[in-house]
Amino acid sequence: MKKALITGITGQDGAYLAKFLLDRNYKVFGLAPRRSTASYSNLKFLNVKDDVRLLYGDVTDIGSLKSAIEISCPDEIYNLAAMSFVGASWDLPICSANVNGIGVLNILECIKHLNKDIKFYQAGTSEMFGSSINSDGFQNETTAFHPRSPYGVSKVFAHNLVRNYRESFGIFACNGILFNHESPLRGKEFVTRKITDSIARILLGKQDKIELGNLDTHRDWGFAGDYVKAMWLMLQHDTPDDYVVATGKTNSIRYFLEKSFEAAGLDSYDRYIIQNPKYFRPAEVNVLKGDYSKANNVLNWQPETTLDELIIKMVSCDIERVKNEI
Ligand code: F7E
Repeated sequence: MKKALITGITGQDGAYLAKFLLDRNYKVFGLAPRRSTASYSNLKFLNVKDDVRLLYGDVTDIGSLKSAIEISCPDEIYNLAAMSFVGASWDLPICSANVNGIGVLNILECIKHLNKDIKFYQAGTSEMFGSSINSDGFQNETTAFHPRSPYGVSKVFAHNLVRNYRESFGIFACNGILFNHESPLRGKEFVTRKITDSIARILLGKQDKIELGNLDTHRDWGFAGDYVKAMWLMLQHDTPDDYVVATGKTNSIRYFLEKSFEAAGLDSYDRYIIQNPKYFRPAEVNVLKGDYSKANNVLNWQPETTLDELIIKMVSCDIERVKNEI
């Protein structure tokens, strides 16, 4: 039986990946921070909370990492732990650098010293591209990085470390460059879930308006459940490499609003939206559109869920959730 250690197991991707690996008969361990108000809602939502073994620890605390690796003896480590909210990274730049950058270095050092045969997946991001785009309008593995936030900068550091440890020490380490991926488990600070949760509240008379920032940016949104498969495929391939994981389609926040309101059976979104400057960012990534042909050709991976299907899933899930609130 293969064993995997997932950092960030309590997050959206952590929960989907845990389920994916359990379905493939893995023994799954998760590194989880010890908080006074621990949230296992994502693991519970997917009915996997009791099937994974949680180990308390943090990627910024190398002692706890070392101990988690010694207890779990993993064949594969998936690093999904991150300070992942781009907007907050200007307020928490050092925390972002510590978790998203030094945290990765800590894991790589543990692998180097404890067991160089452990395969490693690093959750990279399209935020590393920032304002950089190819002449065909896509971003792929050859696109230069020009991050636009402390979050993006910290992830570029991690990306380069992974490559460097692969080249220097022969560690099987892969970077997934994942474009935005959403689901009913997405945190409500992210624009998609903020919209679908607010719509459910508007529909059920619990909220009147949605306060948002820039509505004209474009994102390449996929379904998180599809993307965890790509993470796993990277570690099953013969050689370690870096891959873009995306849908190849881009849409604006306005499009997401329009389709979400439509899914809830509400009329035009205009009268519900207030634009608040506090949600605008000091520097913005305007357009993201990923070319996933390498992942398709080498790993035989492709997205399976369309954005419109994802929106319907998120809206209906939030309506159910808000209905059941006490
Ligand atoms: O923003 C605009 C905002 O916070 C999307 C993370 O998973 O994907 C995610 O990063 C867009 C931006 O995601 C609001 O300005 C407008 O242009 O949902 P988001 P993100 O920043 O793209 C990448 C791939 C990651 O790696 C990250 O970890 O929506 N926007 N109004 C808003 N955004 C938010 N959050 N809230 C608003 O009210």
